[in-house]
Amino acid sequence: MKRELIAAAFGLFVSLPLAVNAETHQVTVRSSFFSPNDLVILPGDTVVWTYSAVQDGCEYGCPPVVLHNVKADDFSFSSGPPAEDWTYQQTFVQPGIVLYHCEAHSVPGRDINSFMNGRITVQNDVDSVFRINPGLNDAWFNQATNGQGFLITVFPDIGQMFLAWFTYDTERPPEDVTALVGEPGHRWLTAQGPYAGDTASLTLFVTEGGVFDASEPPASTDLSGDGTMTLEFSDCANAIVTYEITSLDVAGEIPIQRITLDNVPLCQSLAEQIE
Ligand SMILES: [Cu+2]
Repeated sequence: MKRELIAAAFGLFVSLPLAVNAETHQVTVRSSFFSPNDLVILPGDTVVWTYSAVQDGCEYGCPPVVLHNVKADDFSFSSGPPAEDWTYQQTFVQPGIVLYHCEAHSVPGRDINSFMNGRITVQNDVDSVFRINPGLNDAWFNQATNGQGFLITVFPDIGQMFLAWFTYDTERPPEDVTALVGEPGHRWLTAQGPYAGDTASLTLFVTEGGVFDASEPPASTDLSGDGTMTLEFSDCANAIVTYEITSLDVAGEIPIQRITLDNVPLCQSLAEQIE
């Protein structure tokens, strides 16, 4: 059922639909980072942080107990003083970006990928009628750029999407460049990141290595990424990809469709279950 229909069905209680299909997102507090550290949620969703010093550090014998907490960078919420076992939850209703940190190991405003800091993006789309779900897992493309495409995988338990973009360089390699397999100008890019509602916000990675059936040279990926990709789905068969590749200073927008429609019914039934 669509959100707006639920809101209509509730008549006068239109202030309540936020809770109708609110989701709960889990963040595990580790030493010394938040996992995941970058969530995208919808207004009304709740985030639960959990820390257990014993569970966190005892794989190789228990080290001295490490204390952590979670505190909003603007001090609007806090789990209390750093401690060794706790759960804290907070519901977010205002669209915007909420930054938080652990007081024992960081300070407000630091890079979430380098310090014990985290980010929650509360999207401004309560009226979204489509929810990303694993029924989208498939090969996608744009008919006008046939031969280039996207393989999409949704991981609902961790709220993440993974995407592989197989494409070609804009210039063909010189004639004397030979390839054992296929076309020497072939390129792979990958992207991964959180999703909420109809939108996934991914970090783009340029992966190197992965030579045909060989262990050398080893694959390498710069984990800080090389840009961003956003996928906005209008339904189970259509999406818009926008990308920005930082090192090349290029950006663009690609409307994509599924290559085959076999999984559309599955996607539709999953989207309805979430709503
Ligand atoms: Cu900490």
